[in-house]
Amino acid sequence: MKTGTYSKLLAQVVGLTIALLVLGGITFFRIRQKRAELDQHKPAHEYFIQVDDHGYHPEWVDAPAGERVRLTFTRTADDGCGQQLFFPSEHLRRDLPFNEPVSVEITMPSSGGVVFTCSMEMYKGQVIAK
Ligand SMILES: [Cu+2]
Repeated sequence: MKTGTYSKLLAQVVGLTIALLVLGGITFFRIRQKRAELDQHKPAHEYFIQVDDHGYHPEWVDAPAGERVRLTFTRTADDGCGQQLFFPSEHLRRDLPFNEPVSVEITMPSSGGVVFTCSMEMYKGQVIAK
């Protein structure tokens, strides 16, 4: 009677462990698949821009004409006017939380540049099609 209860409990523990392992494996596989999908859609060109109380660093970025590019902004100063990011030609606005990278994707024109500013246009930067 005692042995029976024990082996029943053991079977339950083993069963639960296997179930958890399988579930963990599926979750791991799904996350990997999702990541691969995201990477597929990610533009080949990414540029990193820092925003502090003086403006954008770098202020000018060269990017390949006609291509989809990603700009990742990180605001590293709490002073100043970098809390909002604005791409007038793209009608695109983003909040830039402190120390949190925010990515924006745009398609570069065949020539010229795409301007980005803070909400009051005190800070200005530009991506230039090359
Ligand atoms: Cu401003």
